[in-house]
Amino acid sequence: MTDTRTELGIGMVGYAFMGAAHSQAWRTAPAFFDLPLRPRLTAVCGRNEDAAGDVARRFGWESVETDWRVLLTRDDIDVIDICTPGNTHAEIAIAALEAGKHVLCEKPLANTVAEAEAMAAAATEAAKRGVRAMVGFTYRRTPAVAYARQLVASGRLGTIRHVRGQYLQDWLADENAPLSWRLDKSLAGSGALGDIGAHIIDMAQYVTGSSITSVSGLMETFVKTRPIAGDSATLGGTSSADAERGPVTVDDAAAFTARFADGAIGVFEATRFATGRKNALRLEINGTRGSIAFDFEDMNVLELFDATEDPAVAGFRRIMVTEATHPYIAAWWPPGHGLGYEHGFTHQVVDLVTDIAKGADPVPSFADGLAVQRVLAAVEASAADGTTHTTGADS
Ligand code: 4PW
Repeated sequence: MTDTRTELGIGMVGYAFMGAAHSQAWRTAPAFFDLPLRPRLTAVCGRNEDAAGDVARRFGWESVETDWRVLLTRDDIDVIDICTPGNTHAEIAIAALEAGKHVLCEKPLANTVAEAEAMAAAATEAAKRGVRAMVGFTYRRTPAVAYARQLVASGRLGTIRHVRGQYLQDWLADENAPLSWRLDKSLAGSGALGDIGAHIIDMAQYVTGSSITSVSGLMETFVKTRPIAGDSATLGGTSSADAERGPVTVDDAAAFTARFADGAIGVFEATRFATGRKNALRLEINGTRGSIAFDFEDMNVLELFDATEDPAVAGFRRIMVTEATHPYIAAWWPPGHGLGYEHGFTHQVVDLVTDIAKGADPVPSFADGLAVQRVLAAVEASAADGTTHTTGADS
């Protein structure tokens, strides 16, 4: 039977920071991109009905649910968008896929490899029924990052020797920043490693086109207890030094070295204690014919060093990745006007809706998310026993 739909009903679970980023993306994407199906903000779901209702009013969600299972029974919902902590991802995503709903799941895919394996298996089975799944590593949809992948894939850098990835934040440098779900292992799975380290792992594998095969790492929790009460609505927040304190059960920082399947070596760091660094997601790749360098805090620029140039004039040059020929840019503004953090989420919606409409499997897939999960688990294992651990990847 020909699919005559012109809309995609979206049911979003969760409504905080990621809920806001996803909401703006569902609303903005059809205004700037010619989408084959128009996303419809059908329902936002949250346990707190009042808070979810406020988000519904702010962003134009048509209805509010307080039980995500109800979304799976609604015929007016085609996509389940999971914007909740990692401990809920597997249950919701697998049930949604089995119910015939497409799934967009925030990163990291899960809190354990076992959960990620079950999700990837469910996505593979669902794809046979034309049901699609994507994991939300949005930074790969920053135009400069997508362009970096094009440069590497074209051979512009030659053979890759070094991959240097950092994700530096400082929202926990204050020992009195209060506890939040991101500091609770039972909810978040891990701390800086899984929350922001997952991004740099995915980005490194995406841009290089090569997988991490082994790691040696360490992790640290600098501040063992934090105030239980306090304003932690956003990252960090504030509280009193006199407030009752509870345990931090995740890492504050992680650092690891890595080997890639193509022979390159990597050095990675993820921390919430890099005082002065707010969202410094950085990637530098050194190849035999040149290098690229990216820093999300200067996200419209990609630095390129062309080693084939006359050494007398060679140097890292700043490319403004804002030309219509650069990924995603043609839909937005004239050269030099730039994009922001939220645009990666909009590009994510564009690519997901396009793939659903044409019956293609979106990337990053749940298999890509599982690959990241295996690197995370290998780093945790290495930090625990001090030895090198393989990831199971071989290409
Ligand atoms: O993935 C998110 C990042 O884009 C993280 O969950 C928090 O927000 C911390 O950094 C940013």
